[in-house]
Amino acid sequence: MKDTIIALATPLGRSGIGVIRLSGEDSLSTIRKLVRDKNFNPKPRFAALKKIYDFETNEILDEAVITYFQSPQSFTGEDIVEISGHGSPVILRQIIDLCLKLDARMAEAGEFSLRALANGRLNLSQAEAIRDLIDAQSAASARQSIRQLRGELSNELQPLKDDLLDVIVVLESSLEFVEDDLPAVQARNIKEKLVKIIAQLEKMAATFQAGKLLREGLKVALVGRPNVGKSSLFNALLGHERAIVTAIAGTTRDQLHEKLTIKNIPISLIDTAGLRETSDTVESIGVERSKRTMADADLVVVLLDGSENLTAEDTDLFDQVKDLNYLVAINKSDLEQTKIKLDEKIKLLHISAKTGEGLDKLQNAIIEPFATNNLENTGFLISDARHFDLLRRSVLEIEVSSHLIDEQTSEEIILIGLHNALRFLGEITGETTNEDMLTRIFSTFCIGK
Ligand SMILES: Nc1nc2c(ncn2[C@@H]2O[C@H](COP(=O)(O)OP(=O)(O)OP(=O)(O)O)[C@@H](O)[C@H]2O)c(=O)[nH]1
Ligand SMILES: [Mg+2]
Repeated sequence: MKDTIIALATPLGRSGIGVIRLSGEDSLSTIRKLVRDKNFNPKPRFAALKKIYDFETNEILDEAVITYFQSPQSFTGEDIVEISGHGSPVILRQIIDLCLKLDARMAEAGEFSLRALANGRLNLSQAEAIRDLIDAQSAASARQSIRQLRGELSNELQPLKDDLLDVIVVLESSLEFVEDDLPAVQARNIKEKLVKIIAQLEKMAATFQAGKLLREGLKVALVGRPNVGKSSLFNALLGHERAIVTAIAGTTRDQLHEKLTIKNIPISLIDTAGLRETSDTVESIGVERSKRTMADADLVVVLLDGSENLTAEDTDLFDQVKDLNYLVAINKSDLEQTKIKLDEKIKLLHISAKTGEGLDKLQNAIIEPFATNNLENTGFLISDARHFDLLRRSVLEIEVSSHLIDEQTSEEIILIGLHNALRFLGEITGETTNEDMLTRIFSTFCIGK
């Protein structure tokens, strides 16, 4: 990784400024050519205003602020030069092209972070935290990423890895010096330690449900027969007139997706086409889509019209959602109600999309089954499926080893599981992650980070 990489660090589009970032040995020599000043020696971490030239035509392309971060005191640990030019995609593209003609090459997704990892500036879970921070959909989720970036996950794991290593050392040495089996006292000791480690790892893994929710949020689909008020409810929850609402049954055909948050939980809300038998081609495609969306949602909100009696379409719908996670909202509570009777076990809410009555209760009901109490007070949450999987796999390995101790199996065999467990834990922070895996992980990063 000696070559110098370049990428746009800000989104491509018109903006006040756009930042191009170079990292690698040739960063300085590259910028010297662009500013046509062989002796340009920017003071690290100070801004320098410079003209950027096209070295082929000597034309001035832009005036930019250059910031130099000297190795090893930089994000990647290498020499970094940041060019903050005017945020014109045309200019920025020209500057990048010039650098590519010199010694730089285009960075791959996440390559800056990968270099930071390789140079010991970050561990893997911290690099992932940066990615997640950039992708965060809510303030709460961003806060969790910051905690991970500051090393909370690695700090929580370290003592457990140390304990596990202690056990491994004891077993390894008894392998060398003791001819007989492990003495009973020692076996009991080791076992106790392992049980403690398992409990702690399980406690961490148990936060995944909440962590995942905070990060990915919930997919919530509004379904019901035509005209019950799905689009009206959709708009009311969003707080603006996003969907078309009319008194004509079959108004919504294509589905609409919008994002909102309820108590810090990101929600992807979907308005669907009203479910009914129809000969209209467009509408029937919409109805098919509604059914698929329903199956795919974390929660289905079945909407009924409280001012009308239940219809065959409503009862059909109950049949379709019976194995799904759903709740029922009876809409139009502002109109005279027809007293709809449903199974007592079904969770029911009375709302009015028109007046807003009951909407706060509906919002609570949407997140209630998912909201592990006080999501955030629980402390640091595991939010990455990769971390969760590795925690679980190490627990399984330790459990097997601990079981083998009871059966007085030889130390060699017991050790296999413990070594595996330690390796899995190391993969979370990256010490034992192989190159293929790293490539896979960093490909989920954005370019320029
Ligand atoms: N009085 C009253 N009318 C409502 C309420 N919610 C919706 N409506 C009316 O019911 C009609 C249908 O509303 P929509 O939101 O378009 O219903 P929909 O379920 O999206 O219908 P489709 O898109 O055709 O499936 C409109 O005339 C709305 O103004 C409510 O809470 N109270
Ligand atoms: Mg609609």
